[in-house]
Amino acid sequence: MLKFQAACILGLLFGVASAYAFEPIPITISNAMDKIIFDGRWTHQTEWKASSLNTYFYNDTQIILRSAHQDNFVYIFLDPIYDNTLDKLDHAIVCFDTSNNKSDRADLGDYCFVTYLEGNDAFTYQGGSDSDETNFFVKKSNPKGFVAKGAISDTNDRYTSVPHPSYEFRIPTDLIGRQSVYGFYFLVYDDGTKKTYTYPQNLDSENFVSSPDKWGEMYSPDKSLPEFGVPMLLLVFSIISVIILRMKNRIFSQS
Ligand SMILES: [Ca+2]
Ligand SMILES: [Ca+2]
Repeated sequence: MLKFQAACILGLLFGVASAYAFEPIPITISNAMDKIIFDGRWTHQTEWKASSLNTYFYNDTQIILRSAHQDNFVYIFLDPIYDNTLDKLDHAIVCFDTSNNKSDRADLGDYCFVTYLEGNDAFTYQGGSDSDETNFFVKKSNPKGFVAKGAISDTNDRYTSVPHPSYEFRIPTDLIGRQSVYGFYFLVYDDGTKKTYTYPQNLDSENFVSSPDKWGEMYSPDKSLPEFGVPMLLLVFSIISVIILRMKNRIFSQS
């Protein structure tokens, strides 16, 4: 009996540990993100100051993630501060599982956004494809308002003045919705070392990106992201109430 109880407790502890294999990322509301200059780098020292800060430590590098939302966009900055090789193929990917259903095969609710160092191109991918070469993602046209850019950050970077790649993203909520919790993943690739660095950390490299069932989470701690639409709902209810009242008045005046 004691052995059974011990096994249950161990199972429970293991279950709790595996349920929190990643640290969820709180995303803050900000009133300064519309001032971001989308040149792919720390343009000035206070540029990304009004955003959440998460720091990820790896064996040989460190990546700073800044995130925030404002109006109709989610803003992400990725800063691999110890990548000292400025390679054309250095790149960053951020992904959202918009229904947070953690599918083992990417579905239509999964989106990834890609940009390269010093490249002027940015790309949008959506799940639901049959191709396992890109882990069931397929390239789509970029949504309206989407911006992503990589460039070299240096003297204005808050964490190091040594030149290194950095990446700025602006992702429209019209595409990824307004959720209190998203499945979330990022990948930063350093072509100098041929290594990838991910959140959640140390995921095995798969084709393109890891499957959504291995992703972490990004959440809105004060629910300010999903509740943005409430005033619009109130407006709709107000209009419906006025229409009903007018109809009632008309019926009474006719009777
Ligand atoms: Ca910038
Ligand atoms: Ca590099």
